[in-house]
Amino acid sequence: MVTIDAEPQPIAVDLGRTALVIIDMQRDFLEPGGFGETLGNDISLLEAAIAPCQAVLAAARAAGMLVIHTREGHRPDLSDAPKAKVERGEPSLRIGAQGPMGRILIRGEAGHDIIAALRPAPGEPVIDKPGKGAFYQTDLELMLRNRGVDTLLVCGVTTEVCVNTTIREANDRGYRCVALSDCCASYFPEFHEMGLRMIKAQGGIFGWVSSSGAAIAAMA
Ligand code: TIU
Repeated sequence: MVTIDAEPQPIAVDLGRTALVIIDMQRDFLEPGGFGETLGNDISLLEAAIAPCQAVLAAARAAGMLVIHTREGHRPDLSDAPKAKVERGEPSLRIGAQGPMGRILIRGEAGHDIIAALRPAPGEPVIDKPGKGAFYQTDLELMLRNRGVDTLLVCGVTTEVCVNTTIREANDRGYRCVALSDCCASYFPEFHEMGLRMIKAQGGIFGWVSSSGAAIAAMA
C-alpha cells in the first residue's frame, strides 16, 4: 500500500488494484479542426494537461499499473449517435461531417485518435465510448472487475464533461476515484476549477483530487 497526498484527505491505495484512466486525449479535442474547435472552443487551453499526463503515464507504466485510455466517438454510420447529440448547438461542423482530420468524432478517422504524445502502448486497453461517461455502453466495468481494480487515477479532458461524468459513474459503481488536477483541463478554466471542487467537496462527495506530482511520488 502507498499513500497519495490528496484532498479532502490523503488516500491509501494498492497500486496492484489501481488503474490509470486517461480520458479522451484525442486529436478531436486538442488539435485544430477537431470536434472541440468546431464547437467554438479555444483548444490551446487543453495543452497544459499533456505534459503532466505524459509524466503520470510514464510512472504508471514503470510501476506496472494497469493503464486504460478512452476515446469519445461514433460508428461511421452514426447508428450509435443520438440525434439529440448530433443536432445540438451550432457547431461549424457537425459530428460525422468531413473536417481536416477526417470526419468529426468518427471512429477510425485521424481526429478520433489519441494524440501522439500519449499514444497507447501495446496491450493497454482503449475504450471506445459513445457518450461522455466511460462506463456507458462500454466494457470498462467488466475489465476493471476482472482485474480486481478498486481505485482509479483519472486524467484527461474535459474536466467538467467527460472526466466528471466518468468519475460520477465510477463512484456510483463503488470505485474510489482520484482526479489528478494538472492532468485534466477544460475549455473553460472556471469549469476546470469548479469541476475539481465538486469532486472533493463535502468530505469527497464523489472522490479525491490530487496532482501528477503527488501520484508520481506515490508510484516511485
Ligand atoms: N465539449 C467538451 O467539453 N467535452 C466533450 O465534448 N467531450 C469530452 O469531454 N471528452
